[in-house]
Amino acid sequence: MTSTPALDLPTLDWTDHDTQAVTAARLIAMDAVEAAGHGHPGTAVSLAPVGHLLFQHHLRHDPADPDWRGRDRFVLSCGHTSLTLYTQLYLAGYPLTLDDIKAYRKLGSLTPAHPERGHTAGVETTTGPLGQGLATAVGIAMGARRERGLLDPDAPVGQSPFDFRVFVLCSDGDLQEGVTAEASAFAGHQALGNLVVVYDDNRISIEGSTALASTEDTAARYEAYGWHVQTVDLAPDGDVDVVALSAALDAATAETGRPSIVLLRSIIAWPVPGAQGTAASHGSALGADAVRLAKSVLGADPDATFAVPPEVVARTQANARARAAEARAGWDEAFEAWAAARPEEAALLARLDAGEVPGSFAGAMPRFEPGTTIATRKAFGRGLAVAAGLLPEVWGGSADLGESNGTNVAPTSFLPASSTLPGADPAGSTIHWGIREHFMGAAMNGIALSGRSRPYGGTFLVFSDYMRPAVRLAALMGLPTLYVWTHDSIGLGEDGPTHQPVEHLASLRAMPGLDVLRPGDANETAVLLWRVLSDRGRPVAFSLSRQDLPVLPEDRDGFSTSALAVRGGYVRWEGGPGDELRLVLLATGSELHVAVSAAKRLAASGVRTRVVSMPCREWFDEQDAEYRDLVLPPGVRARVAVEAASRQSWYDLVGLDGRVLGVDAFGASASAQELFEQFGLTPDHVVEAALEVLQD
Ligand SMILES: Cc1ncc(C[n+]2csc(CCOP(=O)(O)OP(=O)(O)O)c2C)c(N)n1
Ligand SMILES: [Mg+2]
Repeated sequence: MTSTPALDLPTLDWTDHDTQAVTAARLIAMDAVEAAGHGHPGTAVSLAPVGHLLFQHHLRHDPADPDWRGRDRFVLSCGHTSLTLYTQLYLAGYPLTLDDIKAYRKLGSLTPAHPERGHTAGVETTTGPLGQGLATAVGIAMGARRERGLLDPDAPVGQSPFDFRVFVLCSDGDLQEGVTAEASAFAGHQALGNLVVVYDDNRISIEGSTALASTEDTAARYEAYGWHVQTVDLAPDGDVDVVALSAALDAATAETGRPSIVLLRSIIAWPVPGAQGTAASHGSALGADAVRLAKSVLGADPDATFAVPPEVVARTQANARARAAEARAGWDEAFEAWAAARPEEAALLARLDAGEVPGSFAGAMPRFEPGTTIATRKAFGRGLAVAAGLLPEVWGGSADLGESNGTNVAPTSFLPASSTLPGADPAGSTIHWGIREHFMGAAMNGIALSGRSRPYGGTFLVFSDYMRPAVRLAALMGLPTLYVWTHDSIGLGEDGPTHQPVEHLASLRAMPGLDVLRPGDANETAVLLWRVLSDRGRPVAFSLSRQDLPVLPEDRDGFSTSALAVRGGYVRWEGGPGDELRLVLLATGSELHVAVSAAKRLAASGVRTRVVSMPCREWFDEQDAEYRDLVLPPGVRARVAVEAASRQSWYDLVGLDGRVLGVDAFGASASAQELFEQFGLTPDHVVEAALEVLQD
């Protein structure tokens, strides 16, 4: 194991004031859980010294400006111990009061059970699903390296105003979750020296001792990942050893060539009599008797609640303010010097801060020749290549399927300075994630959180399941992540049922805050991609065909223009005798062409028929009622929807009189054509269904 290097590191200046502040944090945490009647007291009590050490001695941050660009990021991966963070935010003087903490876990409070980004100032990322925080933090560290490489490439490591450190506090559960194995392997591979993880090695989880479920040598595991590993033992009294931890944090920060982890021994709920060292203290209120005893042990009045001495709070807030002022003075100067020396990069940053795209972007959208054929994944790749060339904030890669996903669009690869591979660049544009979809999803969130990036990540749609926990967090946080999910139906052919997504579209559409885009042809694909990138919005998922699809005519022969795709749903084709519309066919993606073929036959047989392309249900639902009724006239109840996926997405739009043609099984290993026939997704079958609906 790496021992602390012999560097000239500061020694911790720890006084009685620090001890009093730690005690205050412990009291607040215990009382908050008692007041709520539920919550997670154990770890918040035992880790109070760690929170204090970070927020009062190590982190560079400014409570008066929680989003200060130069701040270090702190990620509480074990989100259940949110009180570890809330108490420090309060004691440091963030806009969070003791009353807010008294409302812990209550409706509308700033102190929900688990920290929520965008809800409470000072919370860098939403955590709670174990493992996600650490994996997200790796993404934050990646984003930091990329953006400083774009904006300030020549500054020595640690000398740029865009350099910051990412501190993580994580627990046993975090390290048991597989996503952190992927994340940690990748962080080691990428030599992310700006990442410092403190692992609370308290050897307790909900069911009891971690010996029930783990025997691995965590230090050896992280050594093997290529990390800088240190251990910190308990202090003689059983508390966290803050002096040793502080030294370890300094050594970790000094190590800029690799990520660092500190295995910190602690005793959960120390020093609460009866509760310390127990699994019960993890997630249940300690109880009035235990809290009274604990208060006595800590030298506080056992009968007083939330009795935080005002002078203690005044001191911690003043200390945080003073540290912020000092950090900011140097940083502001460095930032101004940078802006003066690098006007081009400063203009780029100003554009990114404004959330704008350059004026040249709109005109650069690729157009595809009607009458030709091209898979939407390939059209997407062509568009992405153009977009990434114009917008350096758009970067990402694939979980080893770059060619298939169309995401290999940039000449440089995101790799550490030590890499000798062709195209290696510490600020490279293409991320080779390896076959690590879980981590890719989480790290994309981190990249989006770290600055102004618009990360993309590709895999087959069926494996979106491997990314889902992170996608859900992206949706919860409203992050501008871009999922490139190709091979989006049985249309992928012979790879068979393990690779053919069926329920995925419906389940993704069920997720609030996620826009699912399934374009029907190449031009629709480009229109949607341009719309997404022109707007700094929420997460979007592209569902793209493996198979070639015709490029439909634009603005002629009954076809409208694909520019209308920005409405989410629009009339793509209409034909047939008279002007009384009798039938509406709804379709997305590859089935748009099945619907168009069927519609033409129905029109020829005398039924005025409309094909509505609905590449994004969410965007269509956001249109006003007038527009929606224009596209789907309420009086036309003969409707058939066709999509090569679970039928669930369409019943509300086709109504009780309509029909949905979809896929109700797992597909099979066969050609796309055979499968479309087997599942009845053919023009013949659509015509048949339409005639039935018209008759009813
Ligand atoms: C993905 C996920 N699975 C399960 C849980 C429920 N859960 C919350 S904390 C926890 C384990 C607690 O052990 P540890 O991580 O060591 O935290 P400690 O009790 O030591 O603070 C579990 C299973 C969760 N939050 N996330
Ligand atoms: Mg634990």
